[in-house]
Amino acid sequence: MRFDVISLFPDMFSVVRDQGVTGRAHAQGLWNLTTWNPRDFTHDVHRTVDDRPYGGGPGMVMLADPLEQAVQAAKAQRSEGDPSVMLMSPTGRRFDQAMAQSLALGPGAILVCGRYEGVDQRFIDRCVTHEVSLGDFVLSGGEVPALAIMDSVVRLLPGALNDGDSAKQDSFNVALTGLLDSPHYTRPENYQGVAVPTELLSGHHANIAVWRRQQSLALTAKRRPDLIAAARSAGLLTRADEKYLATLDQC
Ligand code: 9D3
Repeated sequence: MRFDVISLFPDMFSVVRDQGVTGRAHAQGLWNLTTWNPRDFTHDVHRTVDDRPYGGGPGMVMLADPLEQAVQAAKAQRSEGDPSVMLMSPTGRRFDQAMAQSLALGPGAILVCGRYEGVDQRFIDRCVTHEVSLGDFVLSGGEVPALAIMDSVVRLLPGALNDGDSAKQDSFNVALTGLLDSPHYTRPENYQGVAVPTELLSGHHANIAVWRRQQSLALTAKRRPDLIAAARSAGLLTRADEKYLATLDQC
């Protein structure tokens, strides 16, 4: 898998290349990352990458040409025919786990990070295949979303996670069960006067599984009732689940 990232701040991407799960996967050769700075594709003495918006208004707009040149350079280094070119954009489609899973099955993508108020629409029309957002909050550019996307995809690559890396095959998280995870505890058994729930100390694996499932259901019902409805529609809730949910306060 290969990611090409177009960004005015290429140094921001050392973390995903060098640290943690994604860093180890990179060292193992499971994926590769090349950054492309639009400034290197300018031809004027000031290396201009932005200009004022036609029609007026606040902020600056990224020039189409340096972005298109950078995308062309990335494409020229890639073996497959037409890679996805994903623009990180506050007006894009919200990125989710299903998109991460589908990216993890493919050859990677070219991720374009905007800065300033936005990018010239003609670059989007000519070069971009997908526009993705991380959610409804304002960032200062697309770099953090690009890092998040690569993190979410690379950890799904076969061999990227070892046993120490939590949620091992997603069997206990929202991706598969459609529910929020249950709480976790580790040593000591009593921390500042607060004990570990007795169910987890029982050694009775069936009871532990029931307790965790009920904790997941209760937390999801409280924080993300939308996920309960979705899990129900997807047929992910058992009769025991429904019975337990009926015992919870509906407020
Ligand atoms: C406050 C500026 N906004 C005016 C209505 C527009 C705006 C332009 C550029 C808001 C944010 C940005 C920079 N953000 C991104 O490039 C971005 C982003 C985000 O801000 N939130 C969530 N996902 C993404 S993906 C790219």
